Amino acid sequence: MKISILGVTGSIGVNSVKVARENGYEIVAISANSSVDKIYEIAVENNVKYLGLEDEKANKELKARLKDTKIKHIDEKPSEFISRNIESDVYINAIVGSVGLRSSYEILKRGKRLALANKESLVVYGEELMKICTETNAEIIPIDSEHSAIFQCLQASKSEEVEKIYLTASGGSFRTMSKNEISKMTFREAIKHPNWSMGKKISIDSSSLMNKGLEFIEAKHLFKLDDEQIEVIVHPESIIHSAVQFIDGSIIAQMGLADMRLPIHYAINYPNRVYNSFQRMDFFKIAKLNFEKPNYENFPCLKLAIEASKKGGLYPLILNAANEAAVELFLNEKIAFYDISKIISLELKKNYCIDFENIDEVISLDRKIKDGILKK
Ligand code: MN3
Repeated sequence: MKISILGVTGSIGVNSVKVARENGYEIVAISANSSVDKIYEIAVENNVKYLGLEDEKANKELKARLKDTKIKHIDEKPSEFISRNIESDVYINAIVGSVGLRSSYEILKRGKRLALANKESLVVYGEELMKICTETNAEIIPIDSEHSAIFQCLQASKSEEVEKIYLTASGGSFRTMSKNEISKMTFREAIKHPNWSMGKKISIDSSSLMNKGLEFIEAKHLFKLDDEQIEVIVHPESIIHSAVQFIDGSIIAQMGLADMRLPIHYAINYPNRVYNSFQRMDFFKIAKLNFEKPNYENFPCLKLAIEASKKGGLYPLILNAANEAAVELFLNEKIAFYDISKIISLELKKNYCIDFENIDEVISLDRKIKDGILKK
């Protein structure tokens, strides 16, 4: 089995390397944004054939570093290049943010298996990507743990037998705080996630519940559901990764320890279940599972996302672009926590008009919205 990994130096990327190794699979090509040392190390340790970095300056540095090796360097836009030209059985897209869309698009156009961690691809361009899958026989196997859970639960039924899905959320770092307390939180507190160890951007999204909002839209496209068929449940232990309720009232849930290697392992090996040596769950250590309704008052981002999903069209794209820009400002300590939802809310009220069919226009609108917010 040959695997290519985009965004290899991030949390999902590094876990994907571990899973490939555990399975004895070959890592053919890798890309990342700017971490020269990290990508070089992964390439050498795993006998990778092709690699490159998105950042031009870092990529030149990497090229010089590879001079005396047999590793082939990709000069320009490596993620796109790999997606379009390199032969693999599975492509893992673990790029952070909507910049990962082009790669998802190219992989699916070729009729390949996309193991998708880049939820923004589906948020921004979900309907079109699903259409491409039908046209080319490509498949998207989700790596997002909730979607992997739903995907696994759905193996037990036909799609018309699904009544609704329960999308579980840990509740993030601020779950038990008051609105006043949350308003004073900085990115340092926001990135301390109780259950999962993740990158900065997704940790902020987790604490604002925007992550669940994006996952709501991701699930809608991936499983071809109506908005009314998706319910978000806060489940602080992150043991049930999501559940499906069928038309006879029966519910099937997928459980496991909070370990991202599990959904990655499943996405690569699907439709087979393959042995791994990961730690097993102990029911008696967990003992208790709790469930709460989401607090839309304290976490307005979730509400904004569900509203954008219901409106459809360009709204999810605008929501996501505004969120990415606002989170960047928050990480740079330029704005306060609740300014994130304020910025998104303002952006959603603007009137953007483009032809939604065309991916180039979608990508340029996404860029334009982000630049508009970042330049202020
Ligand atoms: Mn998730």
